[in-house]
Amino acid sequence: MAAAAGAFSLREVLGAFQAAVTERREVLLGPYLRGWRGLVRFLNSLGAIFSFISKDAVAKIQIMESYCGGERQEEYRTLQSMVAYELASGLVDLQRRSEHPDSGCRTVLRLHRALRWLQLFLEGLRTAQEDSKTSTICTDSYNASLATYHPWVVRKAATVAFCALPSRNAFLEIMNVGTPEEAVVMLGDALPHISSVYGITEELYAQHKLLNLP
Ligand code: 1PW
Repeated sequence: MAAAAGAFSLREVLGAFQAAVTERREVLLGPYLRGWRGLVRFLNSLGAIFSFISKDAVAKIQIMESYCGGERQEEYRTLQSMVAYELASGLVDLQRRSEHPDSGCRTVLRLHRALRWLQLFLEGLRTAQEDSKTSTICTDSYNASLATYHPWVVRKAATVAFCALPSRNAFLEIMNVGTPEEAVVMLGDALPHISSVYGITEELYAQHKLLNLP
């Protein structure tokens, strides 16, 4: 069954990440942030317990949207132009957060690390047995990615929240893509696009030594 017109579907969210990559392998910030906005809606639909997770993502999306709609919006069209502009203009704190605590580069880096988690989690969900526990898939993917960057208290709160996740089949249905089987097929189609956004960003940040921005 297809999702009703106008209803939230994870398919569109993942489609935004597909639209974010250009032929020249640039990442367009508009679709990238649109994808994130959709993910946040999805997280919120999982219940209030996830709002502390989505709150930080929302704050970071807002910072980026203000750059993308601001005076220098041309510079913030792609990730590549943003990195070039901010570095050339000395707008990035490289050692410690001081004069430019909310640079686009450090803000996107946080979203980028979270995207890795999402990628591992959805891949885990896609390939897991039907009776697997979503909370275990989520905890494992978190521990293998984002958790490294979080202090103990955040890791603890996140792990507690994961216990509230619904079963694998219920989760696949919340995605609103159709039956669990159809959702698995959609994930198989969509995940390479998330990987591609992730890979291009990782390469760009590595090239400019930005992977550890404070
Ligand atoms: C079901 C899987 C969904 C994955 C969605 C990803 C949402 C990620 C948000 C995690 C936020 C956890 C709490 C916030 C921690 C911040 O301190 C941290 N932010 C992130 C995104 O890791 C670091 O940001 P900061 O403090 O350096 O500004």
